[in-house]
Amino acid sequence: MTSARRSGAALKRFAPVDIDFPDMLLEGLSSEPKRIASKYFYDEAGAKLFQQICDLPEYYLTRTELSLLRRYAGEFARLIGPDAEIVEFGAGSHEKIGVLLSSLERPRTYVPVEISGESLVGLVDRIRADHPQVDVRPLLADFTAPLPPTIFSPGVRRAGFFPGSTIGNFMRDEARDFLAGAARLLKGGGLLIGVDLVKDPALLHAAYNDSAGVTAAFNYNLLVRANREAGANFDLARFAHYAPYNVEQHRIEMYLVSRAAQLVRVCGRKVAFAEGEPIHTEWSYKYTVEDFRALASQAGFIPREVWCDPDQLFSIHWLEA
Ligand code: AVI
Repeated sequence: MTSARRSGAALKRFAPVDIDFPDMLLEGLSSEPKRIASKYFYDEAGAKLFQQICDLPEYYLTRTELSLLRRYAGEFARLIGPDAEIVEFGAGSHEKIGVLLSSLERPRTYVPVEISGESLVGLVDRIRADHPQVDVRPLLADFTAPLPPTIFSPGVRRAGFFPGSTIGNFMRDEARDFLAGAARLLKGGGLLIGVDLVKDPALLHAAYNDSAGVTAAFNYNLLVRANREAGANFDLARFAHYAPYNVEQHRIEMYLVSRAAQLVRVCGRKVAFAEGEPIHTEWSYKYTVEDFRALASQAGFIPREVWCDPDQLFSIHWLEA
């Protein structure tokens, strides 16, 4: 049995703990400028904080995308067709994939690809319970790396699902590379992808600087994690959450900024911070519809339908592979 076919309970045991986190942390904090990769946000506490972010009044992304998914489910079903295999990149919300699976005609297989065993187990259990007719084949893997072809059903029309504007957390060339790989995997089918749109900077600023401080806590959780898993002694009060919108680059930039000159212990070493020195933690790119279609074309897709909400906050694209 491959790891991809293991049951929920077994998946838990085989979940990769991020044994590379301390090394990556030290490497990132030794580089110039300092950085921590955004994939490290999602430990158990980080995943819970992200769920809270999705429910914030300022974070329009999740509710807007969900309402588009509900509203246009019939159109997605027509484009994807009957008896399809659905590949989800990342274990997203059971609500979003649930809407899609419920609308499809006899969906055959559902392959969620996710690097966190915990997230995958939760999603798989829920989807198996809600959609017993669908063959759920979880794949514990990094979806940005080439995927083992054996997990996929040969000769079946395949559609990818990549909601949440996670594509925005990739640099533009990384996004193109990911899309090019997806186009190869989904040849003969297509990709349904949620993409956040360029908009009033004030709305974007509010979405990443919420009044309840949940996004700040999500950012600080990287330091909490470093203290727990990398023997670090970050004092959270000596760092500030900073998430400006870069208008030229069309992206939210997230940082933890040192409030003072200080030395922090990380993995038995001393890391020096100057007053005001940032640690970069995330990019969140926003696209215009035209820009994203151009990127998808460069990656080998044929951009087809696009659905947006009336306020032009969010878009869902059907890209034919
Ligand atoms: C997962 N990703 C699409 C979120 C975003 O909006 O870029 C992550 C996030 N970072 C801060 N708030 C939410």
